Amino acid sequence: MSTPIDERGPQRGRPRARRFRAPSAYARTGMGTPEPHASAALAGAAPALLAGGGPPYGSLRPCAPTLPTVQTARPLRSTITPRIIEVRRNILKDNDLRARALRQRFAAAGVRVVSLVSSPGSGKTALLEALLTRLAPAARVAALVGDLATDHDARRLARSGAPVRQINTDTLCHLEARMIETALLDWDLAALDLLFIENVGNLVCPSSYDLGEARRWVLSSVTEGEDKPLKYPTIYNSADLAVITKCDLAEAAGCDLELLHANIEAVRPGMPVIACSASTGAGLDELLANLRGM
Ligand SMILES: Nc1nc2c(ncn2[C@@H]2O[C@H](COP(=O)(O)OP(=O)(O)OP(=O)(O)O)[C@@H](O)[C@H]2O)c(=O)[nH]1
Ligand SMILES: [Mg+2]
Repeated sequence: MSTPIDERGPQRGRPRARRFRAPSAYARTGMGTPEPHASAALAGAAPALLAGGGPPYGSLRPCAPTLPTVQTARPLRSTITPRIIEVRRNILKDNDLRARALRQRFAAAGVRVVSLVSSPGSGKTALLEALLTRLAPAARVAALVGDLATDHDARRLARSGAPVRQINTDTLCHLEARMIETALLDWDLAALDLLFIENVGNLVCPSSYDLGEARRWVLSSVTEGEDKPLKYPTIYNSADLAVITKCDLAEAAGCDLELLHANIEAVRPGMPVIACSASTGAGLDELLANLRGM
């Protein structure tokens, strides 16, 4: 199937939340001056699967930037708390700078980047499998996929024929911009039109980390309960599109789709929503049209 992607490039205008705001760390930047980047060719047209590849992320402290700060009257605590805040600020600032540089590289290379975030098992990989299978024969599309361990998802995605690389974060519950940098080191971005990034399954931490993507999709499956947007508003406010997945199971799961829509609207008024099923193919044309409209 030929699925052309138009060349208008990433757009930044998306509706803003009224009641909840994304952390400042996810404040996105506009396109800046392109910077040079590594341009070794992709390893042929065959799937470039690098199982467990990349740097040893295990030395990183898990989730340090998102540690909650506890206010207490005890003197020891009150001297420690400001340090935690300082570390968090520095890490997020470093990530923002790297993400900005990535966004400039993506823009210079003409590659549109879409990231997927959701809780574990919401159907990110299944949706990407379905989209890559439809796109890969004609479009120049690739994927990075993050998990703490295993290369299961990369193997699933590579069956589409698209270049895929697994990022193993070991103890870390989210992807960071420097991991994307490393994973792309030997990829020629100019050889791509579209790059998907599947984040680690987590509805909390990924909201704080800009990956340089042009679009972020937040997935919510019908089996998770309709209240997830209300419980995790930050992730919805860091995203551009809400995707309701596994719609073929809605009735069996007793999911009230109207209520789910209403809850998304409550945390993020005006947010576009697409309901789909990777199993039946419902909604996939709408998602492909959304990609073409980037
Ligand atoms: N019926 C049905 N099952 C689905 C659908 N999408 C995914 N699943 C199933 O849901 C389970 C989890 O799907 P994954 O695609 O692995 O979910 P994920 O979000 O990538 O999971 P993590 O990467 O572990 O966070 C698998 O058993 C899928 O087959 C769907 O549209 N319909
Ligand atoms: Mg997955």
